Amino acid sequence: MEKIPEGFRAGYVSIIGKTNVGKSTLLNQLLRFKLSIVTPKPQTTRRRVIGILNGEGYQIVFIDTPGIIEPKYTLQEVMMTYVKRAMDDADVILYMVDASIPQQIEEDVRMGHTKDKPVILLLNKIDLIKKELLLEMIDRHRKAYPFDAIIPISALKNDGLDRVIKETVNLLPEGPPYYPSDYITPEQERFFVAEIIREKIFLRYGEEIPYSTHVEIQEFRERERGKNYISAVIYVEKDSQKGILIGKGGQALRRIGMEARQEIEGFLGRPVFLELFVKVSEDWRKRKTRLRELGY
Ligand SMILES: Nc1nc2c(ncn2[C@@H]2O[C@H](COP(=O)(O)OP(=O)(O)OP(=O)(O)O)[C@@H](O)[C@H]2O)c(=O)[nH]1
Ligand SMILES: [Mg+2]
Repeated sequence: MEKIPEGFRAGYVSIIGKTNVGKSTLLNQLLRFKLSIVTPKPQTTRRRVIGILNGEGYQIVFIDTPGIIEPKYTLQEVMMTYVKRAMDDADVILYMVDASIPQQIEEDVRMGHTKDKPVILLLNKIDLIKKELLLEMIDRHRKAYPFDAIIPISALKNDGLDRVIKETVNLLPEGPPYYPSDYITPEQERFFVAEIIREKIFLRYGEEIPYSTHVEIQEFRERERGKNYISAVIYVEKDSQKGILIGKGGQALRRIGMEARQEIEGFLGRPVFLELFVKVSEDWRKRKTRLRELGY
């Protein structure tokens, strides 16, 4: 056992906010490692993603969450239960808003008012706004609610994040760490491999395709000689989507496979052979039992 120094702080810190505000970008920057997938499209994150930051005298277990939305189908309802659970589990909440969309901000910030635990308000994407607007914005929110801190940041440009860590650690309870100090996440490699494939689909296709896909790792074989072998099934909801995903002569799918493989190799730090299959699972997003089978 490692010896725990006097006054060590450890706790769960959930990153909460509407969709697309930059929650996953923040997690990755804080960890200095790309753990959670990021795309310009809303509803990229579908589950809780845990990332651990170990520092001098503290351990922060961050939970990245799906963006808060008004659910329209069963998958989104399940996603919102993940958000709720992450809020329940948190010692500290980082409530993030997109400061570059002022017309939405008032109502959004109000959702971050939670009476029973410490909340830090993060005004993200300040690289997109004028500095003069910021002071007034901070002042207004300070008067409206007793946040434990209000921190303007740019997750993308790594601006203000030292202060986020400092203020967060100050609010953590004292106690031993939850994980060994060399851990970055308790989640399995195959989860991240599936996520990377999903990210490439989100980046490459428009309209409904990204939202209609679920990626499942079928085989993940580490071979003694040669590359790891990974095969994955991409589920879509309709035959027509299958056609689009595969593309003419399989070209579109091959491109996804290539982009995903490159990133997977970087993530795992070893060469892989990646094989992708596309299958139809009728209306999987709307069917409770099917969702459960798929692990939601
Ligand atoms: N200009 C700017 N863009 C940002 C910043 N932070 C995030 N973004 C961009 O905002 C988009 C969404 O980022 P994500 O990190 O995926 O946002 P999210 O809140 O995790 O989104 P969901 O998982 O879909 O709820 C991406 O295109 C990011 O590059 C920032 O500080 N400045
Ligand atoms: Mg996200």
